[in-house]
Amino acid sequence: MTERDGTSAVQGALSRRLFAGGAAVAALGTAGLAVGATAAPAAARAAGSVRRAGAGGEVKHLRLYMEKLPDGQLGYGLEKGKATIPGPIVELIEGDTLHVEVTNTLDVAASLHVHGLDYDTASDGTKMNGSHIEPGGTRTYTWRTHKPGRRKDGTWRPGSAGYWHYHDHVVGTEHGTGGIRKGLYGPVVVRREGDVLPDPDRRFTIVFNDMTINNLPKGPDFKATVGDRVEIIMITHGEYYHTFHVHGHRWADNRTGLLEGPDDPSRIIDNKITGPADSFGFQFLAGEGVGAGAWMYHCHVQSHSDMGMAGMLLIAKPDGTVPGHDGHH
Ligand SMILES: [Cu+2]
Repeated sequence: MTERDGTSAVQGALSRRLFAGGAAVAALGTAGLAVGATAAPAAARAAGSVRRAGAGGEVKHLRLYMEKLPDGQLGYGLEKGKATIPGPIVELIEGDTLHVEVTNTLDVAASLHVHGLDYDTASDGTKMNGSHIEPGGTRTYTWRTHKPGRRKDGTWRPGSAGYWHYHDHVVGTEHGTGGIRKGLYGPVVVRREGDVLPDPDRRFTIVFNDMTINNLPKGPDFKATVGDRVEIIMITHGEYYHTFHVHGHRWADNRTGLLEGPDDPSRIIDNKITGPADSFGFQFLAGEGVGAGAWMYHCHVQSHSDMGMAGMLLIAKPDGTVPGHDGHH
């Protein structure tokens, strides 16, 4: 099940370095904690070669800092002074355990709370059970994941795989309403062994938070090249319901966004309703069947898109140009 392309040795070495210490982890920048973190660009890979997730079962470590950004918003970052909104992507494989050492540099109590994974109350990240972090403090949260399997009673237990997310649960109110509003959130991807991996640096996180995208007044643009395997991780927060739409591309409405085969009954969609704390994700080949260009993504609640909830997937030709794009974005 662990099909790898020709770069597997490089990936293995990089993975070992990544998990050896904080400095190496930080080198990933906003990419976060990645599975199979490096490979040749899409154009250089042999046709049909797909990178896949390995076996899982590792114990991994990550350091996160909660910080105030220069504009007063709040973010999680892998290094001091490097917080981003959304926070870094955390990527695991079923069976992995992750210890996240979180430092709270804010002047108020804050926390890290995750959806979808297994954790004890000590790693819940709420004030109600004392698993928050006081100003200046550090706390290690432990997230576990498991593979699917049959329970002793014969029923089927799902695995942890899916597109999930983390957020503060303390700032502002006991539900973290103020922290989430100001940007304390980020994506978590748990893969199954053998899951298809996106191309490096082609994992894009899009968060509808109140009437913003990623706490920006207008949706950010994301860049790829025709044929790249792009992964979108879509999360919603705040007060409103939205619909997420992408132009020119579709996905399967299931765990991975990909069909398993010709008889997979998953619906194919290009628009999905999403409410607070929902998350989903999918992959597509950039420009497949439609070509390069400036392809919109946006909330399809009309007044929301009119108010700025729209951005671009800028899909370039191999020469780097984006047909029909004025370059003013
Ligand atoms: Cu909307």
